[in-house]
Amino acid sequence: MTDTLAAATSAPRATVTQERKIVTSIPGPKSQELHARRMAVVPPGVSSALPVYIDRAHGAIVVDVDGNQFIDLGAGIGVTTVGHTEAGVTAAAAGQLDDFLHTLFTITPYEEYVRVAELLAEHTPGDHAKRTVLVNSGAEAVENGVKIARKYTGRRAVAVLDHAYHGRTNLTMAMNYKAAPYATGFGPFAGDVFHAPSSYPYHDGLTGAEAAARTIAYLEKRIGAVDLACLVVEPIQGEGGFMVPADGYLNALQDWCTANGVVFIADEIQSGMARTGAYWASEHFGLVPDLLLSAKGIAGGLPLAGVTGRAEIMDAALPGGLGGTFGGNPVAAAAAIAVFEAIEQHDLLAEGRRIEKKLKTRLTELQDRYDIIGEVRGIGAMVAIELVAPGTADTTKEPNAAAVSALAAHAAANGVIILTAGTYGNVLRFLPSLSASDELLDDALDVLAEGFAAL
Ligand code: PLZ
Repeated sequence: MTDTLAAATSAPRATVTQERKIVTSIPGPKSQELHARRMAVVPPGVSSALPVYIDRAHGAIVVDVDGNQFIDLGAGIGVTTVGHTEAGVTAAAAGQLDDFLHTLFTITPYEEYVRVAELLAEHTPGDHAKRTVLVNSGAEAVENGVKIARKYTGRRAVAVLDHAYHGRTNLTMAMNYKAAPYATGFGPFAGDVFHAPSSYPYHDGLTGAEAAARTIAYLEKRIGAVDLACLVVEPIQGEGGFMVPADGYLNALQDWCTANGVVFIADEIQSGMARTGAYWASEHFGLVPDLLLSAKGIAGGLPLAGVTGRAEIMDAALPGGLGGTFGGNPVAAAAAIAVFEAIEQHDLLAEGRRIEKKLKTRLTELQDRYDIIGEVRGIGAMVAIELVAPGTADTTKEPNAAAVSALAAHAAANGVIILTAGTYGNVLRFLPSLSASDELLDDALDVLAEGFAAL
C-alpha cells in the first residue's frame, strides 16, 4: 500500500460527523455508476431498498460514495445496534485479525468461541445450565434450533405464528408467513411446519388469554402436542411489523409448551441483543425460553449467530451433529465479546429506553395530526407505525402501503434511511443504533413530519 493510499484509507471514521448532509441528488452520480456495474453482474433477486453505495459509516451515520450522509434508522436491519464501526468492536476484530482468522472450532478450538458462549449463558433469561452453538446467520440458528428440538423430543412437527419471519433457507422459507417475495417459486418446501394464529392486538382486539386459547386450540387440534417438537416465536415480530403481543399471550404459550413437553424457542434475532432496552425482548414478558436464537446485533456488524439453551436439550445432539466451517469465526466472536462490553460500559440498555421515549413521543404527536397512523407500537429502539387508509384507523384498518413507500422515499431523498415492514407492507419501522442522539432522531423525525405534510 502506498503512503497516500494508507493515509486515505485510515482516515475515514474520524471524518464521519454525526449529522445529515445531502450534497447530490439521490442516488448520486457515483452511486448510479456503481449501480449500472452491479446490475450487469448481480441478479435482480438480490435487490436494494435504497441503491446508494456506502463508502463508510460510524455511529448512526452512513456516508455514500457521493459524500451524502444519511441518518441510519435501520442499522442494516437491526445489526449495528451498538453503532457503526463501534471503537471497541473494530479494535477487537482488528486485534483478532493479527492473531488468526480461522482454524475451525470443530477441528482446533479457541477461547473466543467459549467466551461468547459464557456471555450468552450469563445474559440470557434463566439461571439454569446452558450451552451455546455458534453459527453464521439467523436462518442457520433457526435451522439448528429446530434440529436440536427434534432430536431432544423425538417429535417431527414445528409450529410458528402468523406474520412470522425466520429466514431464507429451505426450512425457514416454509416457516415464514409471507410467500412473496421470500418463497414464491422456490418450492418444494420442508414439511411438518404449521402456522398457528398469533396475537396482533391492533387487528384482532383479543386479550392475551383469548389469543393464546386460539393459538393453543390450533396446536392441539391441527398438530397434537405428542407430535410437536417446538414452537418458534419472535417475542416482538420483526419483518411482520413489530407487533407486541397482548399481555400474557406469550406466557400462556410457554406454559402450554412446558406442560406438553414442547420446546419453546424464542427467535430473538431481530428483537435481541440490547435492541429493546433489555438484552432480550423475552425479558419484558417474563419469558424463560428453552432455546434462544440470536444473530444480527450480536457481533456489531460481523456475521455470527447462536442457539443458546437448556443444557439437557442442547446436549441431545450427538458429538459431530452440530457445526459448520465458519460457525463462531474467531474475528466475529472477538467482535461479539466487545459488543457485550460496549453494552455494559456505555449502559446501552438505558439508551434503548431513551430512544423509545423519543420515538414514541414524536410519533404519537404525528398520530394526533394524521389519521392514517393507525398505531404506534414497539419497545426500546424497536418502534413502528402502522399506516392505514384515511378514515379507517378505528374501523377496517385498511393497509396503506402507498403512504409507507412515499414516506420512505421522501426520507431517503432527504438523508434518512427508514425501513418498511409488515405483511401488507404498511409499516414503517425504526430500529436505529443505540448511539443515535436525541438531536439526530429529532432531525430525522422532522424529515418524516415533512413527508407526512407533503402526502
Ligand atoms: N429471524 C426474526 O428478523 C432476519 C431479513 C433480511 P438471517 N431478518 C432480516 C432479508 O431480507 O433477508 C431474521 C429475523 C428473524 C430470522 C432472520 C434470518 O436471519 O441472518 O438473515 O439469516
